[in-house]
Amino acid sequence: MTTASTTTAEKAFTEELNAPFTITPEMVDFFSEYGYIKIKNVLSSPLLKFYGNVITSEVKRLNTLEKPMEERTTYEKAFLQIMNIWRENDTVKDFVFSKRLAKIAADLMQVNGVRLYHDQALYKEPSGGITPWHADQFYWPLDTPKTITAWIPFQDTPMEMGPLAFAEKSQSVEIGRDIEISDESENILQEELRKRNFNMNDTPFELGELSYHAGWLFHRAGPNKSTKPREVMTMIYMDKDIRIKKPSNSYQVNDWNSWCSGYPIGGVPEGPLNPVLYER
Ligand SMILES: O=C(O)CCC(=O)C(=O)O
Repeated sequence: MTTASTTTAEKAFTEELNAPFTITPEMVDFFSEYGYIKIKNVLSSPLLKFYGNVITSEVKRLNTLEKPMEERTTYEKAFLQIMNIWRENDTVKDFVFSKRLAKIAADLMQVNGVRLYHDQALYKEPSGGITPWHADQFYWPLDTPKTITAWIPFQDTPMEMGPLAFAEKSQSVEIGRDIEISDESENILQEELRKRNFNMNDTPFELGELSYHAGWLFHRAGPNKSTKPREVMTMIYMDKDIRIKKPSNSYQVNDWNSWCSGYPIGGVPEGPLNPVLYER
């Protein structure tokens, strides 16, 4: 591609990233009841290829986890995890600041606007292990359940690559709310969710298909048995009016300092790391 045509293509991608996408009342109801939703054709293949390449380069540049797979913990085997790439690269910032993706988050949560909590690339390498059952909000010092993660694969993600899987309607159940992601969370939650007959949605993603899941929904992913990395970008959004609560575990203390800039307890996390990405 010449520079001129790259520029034209990039302009079209920026327009696509910021154009509205229709979320129907049925989709809102589904998200509210099931705690997640998978939506096809949210972003075009050329756009995903373009930003996927940029984000992959950043993951390679920023990654520090070089240990061989057999020496890693379960968590380290699950993925390379690189956070807040938007602060490193302006092209990635355009992607993370997508109004289309942020408005979907606001529509699904039925709030007036959303802030960024943080972004994170989750690259499950070939021979990478499972992502154990867990709920994200265990880690976040935030005072309401109005949080949501967009999970965006940069390739078709068949079962052998470890697509994200969801325990449907598990966002409010009073089990395992104090367990960190680990072999223990995998075993205990697997058993509890089975005993209580939660249905699991564990299905492939096609390119352009995204999921959004609630902060308290239990989810996991299988191992990557393929020969290619499972390349995924995620953005975590929170209600723009959410408040910081007193941290109730050491992870929340860490997150409070790292991702909410240590803003006051009881106040809105409105520091430079938490911009409003969409407001009605
Ligand atoms: O991508 C994965 O394997 C796990 C993703 C996840 O847990 C999340 O986005 O909250």
